[in-house]
This record gives sequence, C-alpha cells and structure tokens, in this order.
Amino acid sequence: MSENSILLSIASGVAEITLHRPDKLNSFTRGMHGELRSALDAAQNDPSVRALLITGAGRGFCAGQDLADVMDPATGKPGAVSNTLEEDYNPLILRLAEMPIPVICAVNGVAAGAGANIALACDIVLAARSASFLQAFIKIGLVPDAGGSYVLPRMIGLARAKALAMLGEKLDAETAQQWGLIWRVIDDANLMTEARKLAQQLASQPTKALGLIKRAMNASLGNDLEAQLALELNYQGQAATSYDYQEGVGAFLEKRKPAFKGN
Ligand code: T3D
Repeated sequence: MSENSILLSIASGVAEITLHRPDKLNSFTRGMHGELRSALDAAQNDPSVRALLITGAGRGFCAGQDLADVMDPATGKPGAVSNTLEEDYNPLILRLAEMPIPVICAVNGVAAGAGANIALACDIVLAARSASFLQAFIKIGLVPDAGGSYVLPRMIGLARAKALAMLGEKLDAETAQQWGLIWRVIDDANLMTEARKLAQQLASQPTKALGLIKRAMNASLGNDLEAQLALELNYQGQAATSYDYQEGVGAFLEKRKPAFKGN
C-alpha cells in the first residue's frame, strides 16, 4: 500500500485534502483510494469542519486511474476494472455528492480520466488558467466513469459531452468556464490563495443550509417541478429550524454582520 499519497490538514473550519503522487500526476492506486477514504473519514468526523477543499500536488490535479496499478502480474495484461469502480470510484463520487458540507475543488493542472470527473463531482470548481480537463478514457479503449457520463450531458449538453468523450480532446480551463463546466478560472499563481479564501468564506456561512442547497440542486437533475417544489418545502422547513436562520434574520434587522455557527 502506498503511503502519504493523500495529505490532510484541518484549520479554521476547512479540511484541505491534497492528492499527492506528483511524479505520476496524482493518478490513483488502490492504496491511494484507501488513504483518501481515511482522510474523508477524519474530516467528516471533525465537527469543526464546515468546508472541504481538494487539490493536487505538483503540475497536475489528477490523471485518473494509475494505469500501472491495473496490470495483472500473472498475465502481464490489464486486469478487470469492475473492482476499483465498485469499491473505490463509485463510492467516492457518491460520497462527495452526499457530504453535507460544500466541497471545493482547486484544479491546479491537468485533470484526466476519473481525475476530471472527481473534480466535476465537487460543488464549486476553480481551475488554474493553465489547467485542462480530459476525458482520456477513449484513448485506452474505455468509457467515461466516475460519473462523467452523468454530469457531462447535464452540465454542457449532449453535443459537447459526446464530442469530449469520443474525441478525448483536452478542454482548456477558459473554455470549461465558458461552457459552464466549472465556476471560475484563476491565474495560476493565485489559485490556492483564492481557493482557500473561498473555502474559509463558505466555512463561515450557515452550514446546514449549504448542505440542503447542495442536496436540492443535485436532486433537481432527476426531479420534475412538482417534486422539486415539495423538496424545497421540506428543506426550507429544516433550514428554518436552525440557529443560523434565527441569527441571519436577527442580524439583518439589527443591521449587523451575522455570526453563523453552522447549525
Ligand atoms: O481499472 C481501470 O482502469 C478503471 C478505472 C478507470 C478510470 C480512469 O481514470 S481511466 C483513464 C486513466 N488515465 C489516463 O488514461 C490518462 C493517462 N495520462 C495521460 O494521458 C497524460 O499523462 C496526461 C495527458 C494526463 C498528461 O500528459 P503530460 O505529457 O503532461 O504528462 P506525462 O509525461 O504523460 O506524465 C507524467 C508522468 O506521470 C509520467 O511518468 P514518468 O514517465 O515520468 O515516470 C506518466 O507515465 C505518469 N502518468 C500520467 N498519467 C498516468 C501516469 N502514470 C500512471 N497512470 C496514469 N494514469
């Protein structure tokens, strides 16, 4: 099992996870998935954590699956892919979607294969101007996984989704922003400063409402209007029981800055 291929730090309400195999563009081994699960457990079990920031070490964000790690030593050929999808990637994508805190991704360089789709599974994606997104799967005879075939058509439409997946061409960060695939492009030198500022901003906001916003937006992709209105009624009822709702209204009426506690 690899060691220290995931770094975790927790400060000021923000858990920061760094994918850390820079010499292999932070591509995922099975050991690295295990380390990531432990880091996510630690972040989620810490009640002070109100936002998660994910980034990559070195010049890449993540090149997806480590292609050396899929080789079966007995045959000298790539082994079956289903285990790591079922046990690693699929639970990871669901976990990011279901975490009740905002997940920010700072894409510091190329995001390829499952690496691109892990970034797109985050709630707010910032990218360095030099970063790029690559549905690399077709180059090795595979199909988009880690949620790529789900999010891409919904975010950018079928025409662009199919072309990206079929051609396997790199999409630069500026175009990704223009297409609505990511939130914002930041000059490389400022990426982490801006990403941390954003994460800290979110960590000081009404966390319960942020978690409900995330669930509502994600659910809307599969709901009709009636179902979504019912869901809003339910979630607004939950948000309205929070301390932060009392605080937000009180602060507005008293013309002062709210001090949200996240509950
Ligand atoms: O089991 C399964 O397969 C199922 C799961 C599938 C999920 C997937 O993610 S499938 C898609 C896997 N990813 C790829 O196919 C991307 C492969 N990488 C690339 O195409 C290129 O590296 C990039 C376009 C991302 C970047 O190109 P470039 O020229 O900037 O860098 P490079 O020189 O290719 O890579 C730098 C090093 O990272 C190099 O190592 P070396 O030669 O210096 O020791 C390269 O081999 C290594 N590297 C990059 N990507 C991977 C990798 N090593 C292992 N696996 C990788 N995916």
